[in-house]
Amino acid sequence: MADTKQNKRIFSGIQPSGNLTLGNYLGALKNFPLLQNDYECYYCVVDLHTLTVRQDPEALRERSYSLIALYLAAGLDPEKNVLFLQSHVPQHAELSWILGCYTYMGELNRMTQFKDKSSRHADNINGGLYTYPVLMAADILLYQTDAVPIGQDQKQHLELARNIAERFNKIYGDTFVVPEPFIPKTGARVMSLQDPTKKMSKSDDNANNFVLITEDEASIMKKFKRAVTDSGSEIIFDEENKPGISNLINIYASIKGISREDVEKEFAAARYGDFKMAVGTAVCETLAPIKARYEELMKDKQYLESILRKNGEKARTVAGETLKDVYRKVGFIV
Ligand code: AQP
Repeated sequence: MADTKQNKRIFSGIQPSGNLTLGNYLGALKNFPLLQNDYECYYCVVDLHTLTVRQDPEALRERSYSLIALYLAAGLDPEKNVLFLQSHVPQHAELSWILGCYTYMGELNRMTQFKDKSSRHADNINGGLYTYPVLMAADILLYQTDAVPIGQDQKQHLELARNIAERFNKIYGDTFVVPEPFIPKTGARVMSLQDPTKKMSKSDDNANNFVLITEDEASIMKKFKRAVTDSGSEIIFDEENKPGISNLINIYASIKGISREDVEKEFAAARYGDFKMAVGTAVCETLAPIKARYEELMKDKQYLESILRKNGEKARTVAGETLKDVYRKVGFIV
């Protein structure tokens, strides 16, 4: 292995492909600060990944600042965590090329996100969309990552990263740490509020399907009031027959840090309407302080910029060591 690290490492990234949703928060962001005292954490704004879908350049730049501000607003300490932009570390793209040569078409063909996104963007099924999981593997493996906090939707991509790492290690000897997924018990798969059979996604065309972290309270409450529920009147977790109510139970459990059974008990005598309002209120209470801090941070782009520059340097050092080791092993002159 290339570098000698002191602590176990965490890597995770979020795309600045839209404003972050409650799904991104509960599945990923909420868990990031919980790890910062026990691990060496690398949290990346994965801007290269966003180009798989057409982006407006100015909006993309703004959303990258916005995502760093949200990382900080959610409680990440910039002194304890390496918060950086993927495009500031060229080793991501370089390792991605190498790993692509150790990834089979058959493996990429099986990726459900590719199938899903290519059906949603039928006019732009590009090579990047197809090789996205290879770049994600490079993101993770560059930092000799032990664990990756992610939502359920990214589990298949992480499995692939593990397979690529194991394949490479088998050929060249120990090079990469094989990373473990770190998936929360509740909140790992937040579903759309209007169609609870599909996941809540920041690039969804219908704004009623998602709640944003930075959305105002009245709008959040309105969306929960309108959230689709199911037939019957009982508040019980049953994803197959009650996807709407199950989604709301999942959200409430995750926000409050309690089990689904506890939610069922708390609302055993409640009506759907009251439960929806309770979930909306709990979401607003959690998101309000994050939104306030976020708005403060966005007024000081210079501060955000300084964090990105300083941390980009740190990330390049660690990534550079791994890439050099890889280059040497595959036979390049280093
Ligand atoms: N609905 C969700 N429930 C729980 N976790 C979720 N995540 C995304 N959606 C949900 C987790 O958020 C992290 C960042 O995701 P990403 O930006 O890398 O892209 P994504 O997984 O493709 O998320 P989106 O919101 O659906 O983005 P778009 O619409 O741009 O494709 C990941 O850890 C993910 O698991």
